Amino acid sequence: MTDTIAFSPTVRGAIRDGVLLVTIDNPPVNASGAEVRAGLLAAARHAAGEAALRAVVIRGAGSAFVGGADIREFGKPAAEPALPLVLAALEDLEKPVVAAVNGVALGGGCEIALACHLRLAVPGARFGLPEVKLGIIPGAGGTQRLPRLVGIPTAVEMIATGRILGAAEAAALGIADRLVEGDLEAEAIRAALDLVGRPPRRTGSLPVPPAAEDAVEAAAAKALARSRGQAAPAEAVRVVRLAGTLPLADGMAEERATFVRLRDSAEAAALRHVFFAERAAAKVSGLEGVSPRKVETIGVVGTGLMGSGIAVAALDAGYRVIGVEQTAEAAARGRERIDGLLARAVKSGRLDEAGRADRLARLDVTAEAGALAAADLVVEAVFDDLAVKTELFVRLDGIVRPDCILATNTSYLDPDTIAAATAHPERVVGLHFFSPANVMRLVEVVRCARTAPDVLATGLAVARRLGKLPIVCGVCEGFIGNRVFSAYRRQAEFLVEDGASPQAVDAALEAWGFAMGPFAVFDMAGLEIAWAKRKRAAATRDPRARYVAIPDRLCEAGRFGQKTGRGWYSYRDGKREVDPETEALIAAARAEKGIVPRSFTADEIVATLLAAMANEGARLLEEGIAVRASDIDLVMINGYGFPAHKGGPMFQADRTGLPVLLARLEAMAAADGPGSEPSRLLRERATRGDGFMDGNG
Ligand code: 3H9
Repeated sequence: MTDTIAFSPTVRGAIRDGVLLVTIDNPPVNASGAEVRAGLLAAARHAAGEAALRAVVIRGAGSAFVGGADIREFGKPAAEPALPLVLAALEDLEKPVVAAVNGVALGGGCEIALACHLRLAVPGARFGLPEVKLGIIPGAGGTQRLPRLVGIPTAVEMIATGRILGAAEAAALGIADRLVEGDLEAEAIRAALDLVGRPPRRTGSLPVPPAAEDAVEAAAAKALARSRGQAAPAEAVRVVRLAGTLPLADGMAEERATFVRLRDSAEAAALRHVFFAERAAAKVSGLEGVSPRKVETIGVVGTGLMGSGIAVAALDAGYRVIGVEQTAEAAARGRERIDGLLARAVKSGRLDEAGRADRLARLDVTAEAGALAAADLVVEAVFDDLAVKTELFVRLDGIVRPDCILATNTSYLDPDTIAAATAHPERVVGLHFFSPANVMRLVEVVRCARTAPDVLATGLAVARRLGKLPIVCGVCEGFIGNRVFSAYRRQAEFLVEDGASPQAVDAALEAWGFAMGPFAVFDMAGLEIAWAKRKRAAATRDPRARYVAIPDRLCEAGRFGQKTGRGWYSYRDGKREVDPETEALIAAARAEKGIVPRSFTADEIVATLLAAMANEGARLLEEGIAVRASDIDLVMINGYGFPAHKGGPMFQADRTGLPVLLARLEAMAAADGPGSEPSRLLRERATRGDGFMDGNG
């Protein structure tokens, strides 16, 4: 029989066969907040002091072991006891301490397990030290204990990338000592009793397995290759390496000092913002209690670049896929394109042949649109033309089942117009994927005027099953991402017309954290689509608005970007180079407008462009297109290469105090009339276009 002991509000003990069974019960993920730490310390002291207790087993309540430190505590004064002290008390116990890892053991949770003398795990458990994803390194011995189990190269790889391991890999590496299929708790108690009387195997006292210096170097180089100037991964490498030379206590002291310094950094604050932003984005108003419809078969109309990417994402997620093309030849090409993407995944080792065969068995590409009668959801990925898409949706109305959802992948067209042409606009939703759709994580889920709540909920559920990050947005031209990106593009062009060189703009942003500056991105994407769009819009453009003609001049000269070897830059063997022809063209455009070029510092360039994005974001919020500022940040990070460790344009605007009130100013101008001060400021801004509040205000 058992007596329950409350060690703290979130940690309780029970005695089974002389073993203290400690349960961490802190929903939703048993994070090791202050009460959990206090409870574990009390449990360790209780076990040490009670002669009748022979061993300790630690488990998590519910489906998690421990999801890590409580991230909400970061940024607040640290509460005692600190986790390293708690773990020292557990590891130093003379009685066996067994971790019964019943679910995720991440961050501080993994560190708790590492400090135990034996680790048993269920096959569904996951282990990892993902702290770098929050801009920090482990702070409770992870960098010093893990290398003692797996060696420095593997510890470097795991900690500097934050990779999370399944139970089987953790067992193969010796992180988990054994996997338990049946009753974990009973097995852990048995294992703990078996260890009684034997010297405890303390991870912290184990020697670090020897490793060749070049193996360590190679692991570090690989882990840091994609870290783009972030501090935490490099610090993780440095501190893990110390395990090879320092005694545990000294290594842990350096780890803790580094953890505390990084925890209080701007980078960590930004990444925490991103973590909570992703969780907030999942909460969509109006969907409380609404269940998504069941979707097993997805139709994809159009199997070009976008459609084939969507098809592969759907196949990867286990859906049946029906691709539809206009002719049998086009269908054959579509199938080839999809198989080509799968073959590439096999070649790179991301997929095996059996996986490819399984996916192909779930794929049907046909010229018979009638096949879509079997679909639960149809995504169109055809040419972005209103007449084409509207006609298609009207036709689909007559083919698909009444409960089938119709999703449009339009980038710029009005999905409400497309929906209105159908018999059931309530079943239409926008699913705006980004190319390549099987790789890019962002999907803008467009809530149209008439979209039914369960249709929206289904769009979100499908996007999540595809492994995507869905962000809900309202209807406007370009949705969230392309609206903000257009403002960024416009401002980048203003900077160049005013005197900055494209390479100076790109260099400033790349030094700040973007993988590529805007002009390199324009060249990569190609300049001709935007050119065609500008030509179409020429007749309706506001003649008072500032217009930069340089991109038109580039296109007129046949400079369409990388694909033609020349754009803003010229390209030799894929390497971008400054091109005197572009420079001359820019100089001529400035001279034509009488602009005397001025110089810009890198800081000015970055601040100006960030503010242009944040201002457009403020407008999207004002218009109700975006629901939260943090959603805009996620769109720009996951769809447009904004560096995650900078938190997004809205986060930056908040932190740096840049004014993002342009939208408010416009509202004031509208209310106060054309003679008002807000109107004057806006006119001045429109004619100068150098953004008096875009960075310098
Ligand atoms: C660390 O441990 C540092 C140590 O070395 C320091 C030692 C001194 N804290 O993701 P979900 C909340 S750093 C606080 O939707 P899932 C989350 O906000 C930490 N809250 O569920 C959400 O709340 P709400 C290292 C947390 O099942 C709810 O739980 N650990 C934490 O899809 C459900 O979350 C990590 O980086 C937390 N640690 O996935 C792991 N974790 O419902 C971070 C979650 O109010 N966490 N919440 O929106 C994860 O990766 C996932 O949450 C997890 C569960 C896999 C655990």
